[in-house]
Amino acid sequence: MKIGIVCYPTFGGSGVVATELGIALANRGHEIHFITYKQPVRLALLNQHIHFHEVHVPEYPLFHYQPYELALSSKLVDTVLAHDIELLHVHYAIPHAYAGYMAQQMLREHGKNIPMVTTLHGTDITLVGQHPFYKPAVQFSINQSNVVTSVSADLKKKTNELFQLDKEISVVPNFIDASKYVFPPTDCQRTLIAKDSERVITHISNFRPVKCIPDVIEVFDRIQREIPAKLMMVGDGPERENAERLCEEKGISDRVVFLGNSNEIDRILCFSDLFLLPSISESFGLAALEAMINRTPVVSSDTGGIPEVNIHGVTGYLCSVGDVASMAKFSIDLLSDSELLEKFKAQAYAQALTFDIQKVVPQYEAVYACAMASV
Ligand code: GMT
Repeated sequence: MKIGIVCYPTFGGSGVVATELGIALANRGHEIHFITYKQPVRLALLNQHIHFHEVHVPEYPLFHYQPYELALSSKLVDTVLAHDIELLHVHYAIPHAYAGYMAQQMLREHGKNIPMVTTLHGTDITLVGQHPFYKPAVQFSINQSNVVTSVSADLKKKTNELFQLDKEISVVPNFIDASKYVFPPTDCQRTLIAKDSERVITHISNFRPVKCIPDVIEVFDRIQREIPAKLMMVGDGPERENAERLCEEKGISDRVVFLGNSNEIDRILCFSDLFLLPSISESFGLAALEAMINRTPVVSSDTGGIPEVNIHGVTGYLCSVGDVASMAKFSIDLLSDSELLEKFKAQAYAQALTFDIQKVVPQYEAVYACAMASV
């Protein structure tokens, strides 16, 4: 099939999922066209099966806000017509489903009826999409999609509670390409970061308030008072400066490494002993899955779709949002018992395998078949 994928090209989970899906679909013989404002960060190589079309938004001084949706929908029309694209798959409803719907309408004028699949990722529903300034447009464009998918059962439930939808949502979970992970990993340089006697704890996110960065620091502080440990903070965002200041105030800056955004998270996760994810809200928690495929257990909050990924007492531990005392206690108990830690590492890996890309991509192909049949 010829598929147009619309996503955010940044380090956010929805862009990562869209990019990895596009690459996997191309490997299965589909022709993939990414249509977005920048080449997606996880998209290293283009080839005859993977194309990238950049959306330009010309600056015009009259506009206080440059109209990206307009430029995107025009680019979708041009790209669909030029490459004979058969289906649009938009990731993150805002504003992609809206732009996709407009493109569908314009394409009708050209005699082309193209289906649109919308994948909901989380904050497009639970946070941004709830704002009264956006909600009517988000609800409308989700309802206009031919097929709607969500990345967890919890997100499906929340979407149905928060919006009036006349569509059944299909749950297609996020995934991981297990074939990329050989054990033991070949390029895993733990010695550069930590001593043998130290445990390595990692957090990866876009450092937005929803990720509860101060809780990550607090839990780590409590751990390092009991066990020699280092904290790897991967990613960047509005909470980073605060986090660095907090580490200074607590006198733990020498044990915390801020690495910024990275395309090489596996090279950090491969030597991590524990992953912390204390988010207020998380539709799935892709970062937790990426940790688990690297045999890293997860101590997380029990919010949203996380319990569908991280199993309490098996792959890590789940605690209430903000319960840093329990998060620290579970972490210390696990990190101080080498035998138990090894068991959890193996169990985390086994659970991650259930989200292997080979199982999930056919589910998207089935969704595409459904969407094609609906036009
Ligand atoms: O978590 C983020 O801040 C990024 C965000 C995004 O839209 O890129 O992630 C959302 O989508 C990911 C991929 O489906 C999920 O794994 C994350 O849980 C979800 N984030 C939230 O719900 C806060």
